[in-house]
Amino acid sequence: MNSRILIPDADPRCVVVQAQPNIALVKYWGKRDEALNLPAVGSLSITLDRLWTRTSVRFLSGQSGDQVSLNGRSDDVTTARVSAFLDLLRQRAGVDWGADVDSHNNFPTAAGLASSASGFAALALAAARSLGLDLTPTELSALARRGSGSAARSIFGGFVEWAHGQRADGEDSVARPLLGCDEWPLGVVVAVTSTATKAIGSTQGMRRTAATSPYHRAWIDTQEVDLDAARTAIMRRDFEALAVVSEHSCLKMHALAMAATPGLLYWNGATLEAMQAIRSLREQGVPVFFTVDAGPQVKAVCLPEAVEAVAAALGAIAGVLDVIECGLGEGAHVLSDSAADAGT
Ligand code: 2P0
Repeated sequence: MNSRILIPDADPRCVVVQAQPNIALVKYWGKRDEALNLPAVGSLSITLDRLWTRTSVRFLSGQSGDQVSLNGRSDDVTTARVSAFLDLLRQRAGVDWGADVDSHNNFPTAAGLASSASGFAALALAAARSLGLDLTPTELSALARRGSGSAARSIFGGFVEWAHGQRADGEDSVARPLLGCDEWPLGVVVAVTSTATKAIGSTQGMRRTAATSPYHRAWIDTQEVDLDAARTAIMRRDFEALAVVSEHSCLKMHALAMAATPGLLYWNGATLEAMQAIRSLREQGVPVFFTVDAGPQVKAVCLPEAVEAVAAALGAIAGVLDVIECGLGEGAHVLSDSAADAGT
């Protein structure tokens, strides 16, 4: 990969980036290569607005080791994961500098709201910039994928597809934008049913599923049909067709995971109630469908005119703690760059 090295004379260069979580409509579940984070299947998502990760990165030439703070706290597990990711960038830039990383989410972390997607997308762009690495969005997508698979998609806004890819080195397993966030504005209402950190993370859940679920092969064999259907529905702005394939992909992913040993059950009672409520709204003619990831939150995707009714219906469910109304948003972007601000 050709990366222009633009390390500024004056370090430290501090870069602040914002990235937003994405919600998969055709799900990613399973890896074909765990070291490179290559997916067993392609996937398709929408990037949200309103929810964000903001991350500042500053490499210091005299510093050994990284200082990592997430939501104002430091812990060894997070620091080790971030440092391993930063090693990829240090290697590329040919430096051994340590970094100060400060990251904040304005939504619950590690609770099925895709904080690792926005987190590693923000970190990839901020770290690359602060080292003066001039990477294309496609290169950033491949890089973000190494931190967390779904982060490959949060580099882009709107409707995004992340390719399974064919190459062993994974360089073609990158995301690409299908439609911008303004080209088919949709609403997303998130019903938060728990803010607890999930007991079994996605990586571990995927590993267990691939090893023990009898449906793993069928999952892989049927993904391309779902991706085709979703892509076509998006290009035609066909909400009903997108609803059908998205709910199918969600339920198929959870059925696959539930059939692992021991079974993975990411839902609670309110999750199921919210899903039923969304189905019954659709039967009454409200343009809305559900999707649920590796956690108990329910995401209701709807046409913008339905947001208010959907939020009211979900908010009325006893186990729903909070309702967050979003639209579709942009990909990862720089909020400030001390080098640019200084005119270098
Ligand atoms: C998705 N999920 O497509 C699927 C659906 C959760 C359920 O991508 O192991 O945090 O870091 O690559 O990206 C969550 O998985 O997992 C996820 P890793 P990641 O959105």
